[in-house]
Amino acid sequence: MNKITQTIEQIAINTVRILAADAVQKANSGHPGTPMGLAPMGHVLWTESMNYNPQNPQWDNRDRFILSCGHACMLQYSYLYLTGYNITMDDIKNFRQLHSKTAGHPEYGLLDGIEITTGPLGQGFANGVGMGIAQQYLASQYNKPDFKLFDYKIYAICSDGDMMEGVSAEAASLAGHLQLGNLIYLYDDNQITIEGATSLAFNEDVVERFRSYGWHVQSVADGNDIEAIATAVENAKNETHRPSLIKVRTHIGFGSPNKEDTAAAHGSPLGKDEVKLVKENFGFDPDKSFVVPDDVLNYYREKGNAGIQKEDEWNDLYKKYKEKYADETAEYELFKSGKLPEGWKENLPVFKPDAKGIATRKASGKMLNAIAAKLPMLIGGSADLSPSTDTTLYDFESFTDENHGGRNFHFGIREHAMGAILNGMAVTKGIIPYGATFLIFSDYMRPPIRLAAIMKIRPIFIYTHDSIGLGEDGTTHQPVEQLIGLRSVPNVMVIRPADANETVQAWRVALEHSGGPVALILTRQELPIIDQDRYAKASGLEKGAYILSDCDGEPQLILMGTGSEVHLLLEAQEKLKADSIHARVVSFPSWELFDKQDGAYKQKVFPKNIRKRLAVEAGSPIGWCKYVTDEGDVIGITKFGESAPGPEVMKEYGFSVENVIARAKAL
Ligand SMILES: Cc1ncc(C[n+]2csc(CCOP(=O)(O)OP(=O)(O)O)c2C)c(N)n1
Repeated sequence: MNKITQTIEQIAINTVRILAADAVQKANSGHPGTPMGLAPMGHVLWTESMNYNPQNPQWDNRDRFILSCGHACMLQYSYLYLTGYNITMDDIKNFRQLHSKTAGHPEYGLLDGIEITTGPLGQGFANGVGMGIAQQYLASQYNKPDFKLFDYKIYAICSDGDMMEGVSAEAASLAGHLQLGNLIYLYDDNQITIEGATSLAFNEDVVERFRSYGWHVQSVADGNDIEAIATAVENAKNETHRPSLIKVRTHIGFGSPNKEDTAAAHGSPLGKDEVKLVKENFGFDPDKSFVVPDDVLNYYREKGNAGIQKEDEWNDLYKKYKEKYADETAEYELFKSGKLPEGWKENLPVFKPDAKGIATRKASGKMLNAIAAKLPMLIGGSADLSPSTDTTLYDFESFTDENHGGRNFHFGIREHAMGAILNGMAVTKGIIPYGATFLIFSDYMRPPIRLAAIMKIRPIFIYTHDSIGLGEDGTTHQPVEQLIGLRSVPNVMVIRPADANETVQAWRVALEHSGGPVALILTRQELPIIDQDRYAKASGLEKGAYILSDCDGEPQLILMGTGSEVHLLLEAQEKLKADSIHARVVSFPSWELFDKQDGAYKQKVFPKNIRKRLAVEAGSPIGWCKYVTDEGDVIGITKFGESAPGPEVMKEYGFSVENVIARAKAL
């Protein structure tokens, strides 16, 4: 191909292809072929379709871009560099190296312009649905007939792998149902995955599938036809009710004479000689690497700079909005900053001591409803379990296809997508999303939990029916290893409150938390409400572990526990006292919160010399050894549960006052 006869667009697109081949070759690792096939699509998005400003990547009304097939990240890195984001050619040359901004997959927070972390296929697809929901909710709250403050779109590029993963099916189904017309997804139909042709495992008609989900679907037969792609995106923009899918037939490794359309172009460098052939093919000097012709850079920078004016126009609009709608602006800016309105903590529910008590899931529902009016950005729902997880906001409507201002979400029985959607909502500044299911089904949402933790974003996961205490639903529904599983994920804060008042405090802490997701672990069964005058105040929960009830004089042993087991410890303490055994009771709702306390506080709660310690928790005992010392003991569960009335199962498994006393005495 003679470069002289190519248009600037073609040279620009080929520059991106060669950059991908060069960067992967230099790193000796990565995915060159997919960006080579996707370059025209990227070109259309970054030069024509999307509103963005490289000078202010956080512009509130920017279009969001998600590369759901994150392995193709050289595409995104190239366009961020070329259009003028804060990334240099040296960053591109450092692709996949230690501490570089250009990690192996686009990582949240490393580089301006990356909206979300992808990598596990399917996640970005579903995250976009959450971003689409958040945009619509913001619009419903703040747009006015004379001000379209938030009208941005969610663009995504997704691949065959994204389409195969179940989470995208869950999310697409919900997006179609909810009529999220702000989604514009481009499907990279290159028909190649790692093992070879997609026909090895994937023969479904994606177009028909998405039509049946209620999407607006178009096909572009030639992925190099930038006009056809641009027209399809324009049509998608004009379709404001249905989410849009544009299937684009591309060719992996386009321009590589020996690897195009083969799996060999997917996940390894093309090889030095082949990269030279690609360059020759496109009329570039085969002996030069990382070349961006000046006119290409100028061309893309100009396109990027056009965003400055777009943002300026929006800023003018915002200024006028602010003058006219001062209260709305103040509210939006407050939530956007991550703060909560003053006085939101006044009049939190207080529960009187009560031996029968209420389930912590119920207390959670009361707390949610008590604060909902003051926190309009707190929105969420459940995976078809609202009556069981107590997550309905009774004074508010549902988010439906016809009402994008509702606050109650019906995610359907789609836990995996719910998690990923919550992540997409959580990266939208101001929105505080929550989603609920049974603790056992947190297993169905592990990937988004992990990604929220990596991204240090704060969706709130509500997990009820938290132990064998749930009773008759039996073994399959009774969590055993889930608590330690969640605690083992870095940056996840797990809180298992002991009663209704601790539940209120757990919500308070969750709402004030940043830096990772929060998992609230709640019971199905009723728990006694602990007397805060007789024992310590529930606000001690914020320290993770606190002395709930001390003994006279130096304790001989420490009883510690979480959630539904704490009241057993208080009863055991009384009975031990009658036998002249001095036990301290520590309520220990959150390891993560406790681990953050200073040494003096830790020493106060767990003096080093008191080594007889008993931990009690209706879950796997793994991990408690850290707190009970080598002279302590743990009452936990090392097998699966059983179906029977909850109290019977609890007793059978050793969660009784008698057993706590026996094990304490043994110590
Ligand atoms: C959940 C998940 N499973 C497996 C992988 C490993 N993986 C990375 S790319 C890929 C093949 C993807 O093929 P496709 O989506 O068609 O991408 P393309 O070949 O077009 O680059 C796989 C299996 C992954 N990233 N995520």
